[in-house]
Amino acid sequence: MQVDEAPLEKAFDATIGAGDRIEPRDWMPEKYRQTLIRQVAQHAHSEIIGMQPEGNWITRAPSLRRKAVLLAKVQDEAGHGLYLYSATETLGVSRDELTRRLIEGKQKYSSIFNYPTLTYADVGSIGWLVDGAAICNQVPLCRTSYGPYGRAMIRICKEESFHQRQGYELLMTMMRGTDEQRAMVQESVNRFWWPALMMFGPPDGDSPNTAQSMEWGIKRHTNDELRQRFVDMSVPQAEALGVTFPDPELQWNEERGSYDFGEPDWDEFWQVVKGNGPCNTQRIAHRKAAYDDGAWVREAALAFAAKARADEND
Ligand code: FAQ
Repeated sequence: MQVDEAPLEKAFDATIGAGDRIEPRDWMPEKYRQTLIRQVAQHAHSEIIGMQPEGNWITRAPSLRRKAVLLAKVQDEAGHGLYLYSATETLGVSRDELTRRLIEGKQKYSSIFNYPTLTYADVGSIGWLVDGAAICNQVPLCRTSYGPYGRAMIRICKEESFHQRQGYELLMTMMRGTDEQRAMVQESVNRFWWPALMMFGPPDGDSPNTAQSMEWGIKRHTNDELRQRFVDMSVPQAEALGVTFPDPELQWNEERGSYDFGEPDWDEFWQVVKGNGPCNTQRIAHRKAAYDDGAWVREAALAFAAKARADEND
């Protein structure tokens, strides 16, 4: 039987227009559903792959306190990935399928996690700049139009704020240390600044998804608006810390009430997004190995569930 979708679409548009939320059982246009699957899955993959760069330092943390803090942070990221996979599952696609799409390179994850972590200062820079950029992007997503995504974002943002502070505190401690430690912080910030700006996505003129996603209330701000907000937020923090950003064009613009800044290297960005960044191959190989190693756990869980069902029917 052919369903007349016109009244359903009208109700959907009215819900979006009123700033209310779409819930899993509501009718939604197929393209809205696909856009959400793309964005929320990419976000979930980013959290899971994002465990690797910092995880690299867990066994080499400089003290027991730093090790405990880092372990807790990386575990939080696993949790964020799971909330987001659960939110994506409400759109009718399983976590197993999403993991397969990631491993086969059919879905993306954030470009930032394809850069290496070369020193312990990188743990601080990731907390300060990468979690900082993530918060800037994600706080507006707490008001996104799809209910399960917005609700997942609320808890994630609280934890990311804590992550950002721990990164800043780590760097502040190093800045109070030796000249060598201060140089280590500056060198790390130099490497992470531009990739952090790229996290917000391509410039608005080259962003094919922004206009429609904003119309649907999935995104609340454009990529460039959020990038500007992040720059304005970060410059005073860098001054308080005693580091500089590697951008000669960075300066306060009195008229705009914002900082002017240089153009990120967008060729580098697209190379990383296409899989040619410094660590893309390593990140996916590691994720695939973890997935393959876990096959026996999934099989055992399914066998256990089947047996429990059979016992119930006896
Ligand atoms: N990396 O048309 P747009 C974290 C792709 S935070 C890779 O502008 P859209 C926390 C984009 O998918 C990081 N690909 O796309 C943490 C599209 O390709 P497609 C995750 C990118 O969706 C901290 C194409 O370029 N956060 O994990 C990137 O409207 C520390 C055209 O772009 C989120 O995912 C990129 N940076 O806007 C964890 C936030 N940018 O799919 C561990 C939610 C763009 O059409 C440690 N996502 N692309 O083939 C969003 O807000 C949006 O998806 C954007 C992109 C803003 C990322």
